[in-house]
Amino acid sequence: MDEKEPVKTPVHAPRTAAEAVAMMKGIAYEPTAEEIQAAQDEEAARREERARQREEEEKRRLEEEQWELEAANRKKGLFDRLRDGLGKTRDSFVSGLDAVFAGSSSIDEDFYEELEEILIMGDVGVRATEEILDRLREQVKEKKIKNPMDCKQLLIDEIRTQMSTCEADYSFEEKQSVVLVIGVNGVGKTTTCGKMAAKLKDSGKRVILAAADTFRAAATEQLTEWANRAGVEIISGAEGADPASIVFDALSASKARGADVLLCDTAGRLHNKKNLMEELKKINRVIDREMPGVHRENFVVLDATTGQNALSQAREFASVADLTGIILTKMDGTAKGGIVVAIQSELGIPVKYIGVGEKVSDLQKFDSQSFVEALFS
Ligand SMILES: Nc1nc2c(ncn2[C@@H]2O[C@H](COP(=O)(O)OP(=O)(O)OP(=O)(O)O)[C@@H](O)[C@H]2O)c(=O)[nH]1
Ligand SMILES: [Mg+2]
Repeated sequence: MDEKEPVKTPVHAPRTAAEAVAMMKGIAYEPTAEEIQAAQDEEAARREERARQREEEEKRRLEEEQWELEAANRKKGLFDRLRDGLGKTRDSFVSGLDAVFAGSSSIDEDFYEELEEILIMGDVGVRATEEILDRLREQVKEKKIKNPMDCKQLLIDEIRTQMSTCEADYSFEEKQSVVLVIGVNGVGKTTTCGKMAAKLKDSGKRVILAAADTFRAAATEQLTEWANRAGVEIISGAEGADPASIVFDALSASKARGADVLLCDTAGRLHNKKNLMEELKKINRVIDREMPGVHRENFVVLDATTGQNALSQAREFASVADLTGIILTKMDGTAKGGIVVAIQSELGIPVKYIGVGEKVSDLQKFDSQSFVEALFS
C-alpha cells in the first residue's frame, strides 16, 4: 500500500507564525532556532507594549480622577469663601427672615410686613422688595399655602429670580478687550484690577495693567505690587501725568505684545460729573483711535458697605459712561448683602463680580444660584 505517511501534528503550540500556518495546512514544518527566538522576542515585545499601554491608561485614569477631585475641591473652596464672605448678611438678614418664618403662626398682613421690613433693612431696595413680596403673595394664593414655614423656599426662589433678571456674560475674557475700571474713592478699584489680572493670568491670558490713576504716586505703587504678585506687565507714568496718555502707552504695549486683556485702573477722587465725563471721553477717544473695534467693558466698582449710597453712585456713573457691569466689593464687611438684589433689579446692569475679602480668590464671578445657596445654606 502506497499510503502517504500522515504528517505528525506537533504536540507543542506553534512557535512561529510560519509554523502556525503549516500546522493549519497539515504540512510539516520545523522552524529554525533563530526563527523561534525572533518570534519569542516579538511576543515579549508585544506583551511589554500591552503592559505599557495598560499602565498609561491607568495613569491617565488616575490623573483624571485627581483632576476631577481638585476641580471639586476648588469649587468647594470658592463656595466656602463665598459662604464665609456672606457671613454677616446671613447672620442678620437671613436669621431675621428665619425668625419671621418660625415666629409667625399664620400668613397675614403682619407676616408680610415683617418680611418687608427685613428685606428693606437688608438693602434689597424698595422696588425689588415690592416685586418679591407681590409674587410671594400670588404664589401663596395659587398654591393655597397656610403655613408660614412653607413660604421660605418660595421667598428664596423669588429673591434669586429678582437677581437673575440680567445674566452677566464674560465674553471679554475670551476676546481681545480693553476694560476700564471706574468708581469713587476707596471702593476697591485697584484691588479688583489686581485680583482680576491674577485670575485672567491664571487662566492663561496675556494681561496688561494700566496704572491710569496718576492722581497720587501711591496708586501706581499699589498696582505695581499687584502686577508683581500676578506676574503681569504694568504700564505706568509719572504722578500727575495725563491718564489718557497712560492708556495710550498701554494700548501700544498691548498691540506690541499681543495682550488679550488690558485692564485700566483709574483715579477715584471725587470727580464732578463734568470732569469725569471729559476724562472718560478723552480715554475713549484714545481707545477708539488706537484699537478700533476692540471689545470694550466699563466696570463700575461699588462698595457694598455703603448700601443705598452705592446704588446712587452707580446711577451717577451710568449717566456718564456706558456701563457694562458692576463689581460689588466688601460683601464680607456688610450685613446688607441684599444690595446685590437692589442693584440688579433697579439698575438692570449685571453684577459681574463680587468681592468677599482681600485675597485673590475672594473676587468671584457673581452667580445668583450660588449666591442664594451660599446665603441660605
Ligand atoms: N474686606 C474687603 N476689603 C476689600 C475688598 N476689596 C477691596 N478691599 C479693600 O478696600 C481698600 C481700598 O481698596 P483700593 O483697591 O485701594 O480702592 P480704590 O478704589 O482703588 O481706591 P482709590 O484708588 O483711593 O480710589 C483696601 O484696603 C482693600 O484691601 C473686599 O472685597 N473685601
Ligand atoms: Mg486705586
